[in-house]
Amino acid sequence: HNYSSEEQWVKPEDPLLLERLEWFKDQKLGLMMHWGPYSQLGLVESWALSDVDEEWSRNEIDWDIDAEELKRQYFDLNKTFNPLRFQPELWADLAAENGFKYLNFTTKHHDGFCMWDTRTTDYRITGPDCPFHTHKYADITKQLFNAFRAKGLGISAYFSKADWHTPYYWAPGMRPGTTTSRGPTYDPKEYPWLWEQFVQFTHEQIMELMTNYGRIDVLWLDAGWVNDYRDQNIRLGEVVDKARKIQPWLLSADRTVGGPYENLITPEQTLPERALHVPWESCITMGSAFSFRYEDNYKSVRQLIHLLVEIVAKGGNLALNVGPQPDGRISKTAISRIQGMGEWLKVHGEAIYGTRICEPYSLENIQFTQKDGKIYAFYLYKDENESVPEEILLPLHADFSRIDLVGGRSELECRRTEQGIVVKLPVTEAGAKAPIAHVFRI
Ligand code: FUL
Repeated sequence: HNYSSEEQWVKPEDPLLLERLEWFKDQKLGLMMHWGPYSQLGLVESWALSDVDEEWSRNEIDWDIDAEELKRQYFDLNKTFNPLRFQPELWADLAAENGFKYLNFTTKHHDGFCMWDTRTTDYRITGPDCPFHTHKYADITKQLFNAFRAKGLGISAYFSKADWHTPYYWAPGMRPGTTTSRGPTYDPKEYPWLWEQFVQFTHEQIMELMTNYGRIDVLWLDAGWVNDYRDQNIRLGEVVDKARKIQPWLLSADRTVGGPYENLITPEQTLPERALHVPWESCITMGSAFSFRYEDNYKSVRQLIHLLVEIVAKGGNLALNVGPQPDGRISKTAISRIQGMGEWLKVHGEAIYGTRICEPYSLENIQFTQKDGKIYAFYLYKDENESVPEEILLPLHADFSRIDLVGGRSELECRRTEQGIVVKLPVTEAGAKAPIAHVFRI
């Protein structure tokens, strides 16, 4: 996936938004969650619906049915989505206790299923067909937003502009899901009234979320391909302006669209090759997809922390994605990864949160961040069997008064050389495993 370039970013004029962008830059780590009826399938979010992408999105489906039937069955998944073990507070506790600073939750993915109590469609979590609609936590979006907010976390609302369920996406006479295109199946110029209904429907849904779901920090608009669909504009700017009348602090991430409504840039499953001086956030999965997969492989705590360090050194945030299970629990493996990150962050968080780019952000094998007159240098160990050197060269020529290990007990011995500052590590026990990183405070 591509993301907008630094050049496409437009600096907001509103001082409040500028302030909110600094807030955003301070957060560094968010928990992204893709959750919906598709979680039962254990594939790739709602992509099984897309004919164009079937090669990868349906390759594990061995249903002896044609594509039409598959889509019918897919759209029936709401009838069995019943996450009885959902406990919003447990999720919020887990995130808050382990160093996550905001939630980014999928209120609606491309399949059009709404995870909030919308008036616009019955295809929703509180709709009559969904067994969960009578549950006390039925309005999942509300439950999550409230629980995370109560823990002091920020709220980012993922919303897909593409909606493969609404009739406004389909040319008259076409049934939802019968297309080979990702965008609406008709030319808006041919059916302007239909397009207009789609635009109104989208605006109304977003306004519901911006009006009835408390304070939102980021409106995270996905499916940029719908934006300038065949020269018709979905006029998202209009909604954002309207939403800001209620929530003047609202940042918007109109992904890949560029311009004034893409306040932050959102690389996906990747990170920029160099430091970016505009606000940005990489969304990266802990497992292999954004939604839950049975028996998935997860990145290790070490890999996740290294990813975070590289992202932060380059000036970005990590929206680490975990796909909750269809029963409403987070998998044990994901929980243990989150807790492992939390353990590391409890000790080393000062070198991460609230920092800014320290150019050059990396020299040789060391990455840097800075905050309050201090430089933090990260020396990363690829695995626990890597040998820990007695001394480490920090290729820096800065003036400094002392150097400590973050989480260490006493000032480190160091000397200046032509190559930089050589610090002596405290003696470790023989046979000790290499840590995730040595982090120096300079
Ligand atoms: C993409 C979507 O198509 C993926 O399914 C996922 O939601 C990712 C975060 O954004 O554009």
